[in-house]
Amino acid sequence: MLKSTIISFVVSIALVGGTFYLISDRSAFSNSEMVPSQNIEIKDGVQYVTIIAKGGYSPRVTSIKEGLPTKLVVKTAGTYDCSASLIVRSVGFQKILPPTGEEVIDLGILKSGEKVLGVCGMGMYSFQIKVN
Ligand SMILES: [Cu+2]
Repeated sequence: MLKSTIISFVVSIALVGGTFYLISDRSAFSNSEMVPSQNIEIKDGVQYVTIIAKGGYSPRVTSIKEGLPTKLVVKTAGTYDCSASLIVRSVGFQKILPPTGEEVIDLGILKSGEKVLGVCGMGMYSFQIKVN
């Protein structure tokens, strides 16, 4: 009786310790650039990358998967600064976005190692999409 109590006590300590280890390990991991970006969604085989344009671009760096049809979604929300004037040279995109809205830009199918760079009209703000 006492033995099984001790065993279950040891097991629960190990479980709690293991859980804490996993949690702390994950939070440490989220600070590195290895963690998958949170602004990516894969829907019906299409990879969507969402970038917020307002006083610059957010997130500044996004890592995406290769080999999937990819669309860039640039969202503006009361954006009256020059981040609304967007240039994505690799796909020949150049446009002044409406202050509030959503612009979908087709990036095609990208290969590992490729990079897509978005810049504002004046070149002061930028964002980068890296293909893994
Ligand atoms: Cu600018």
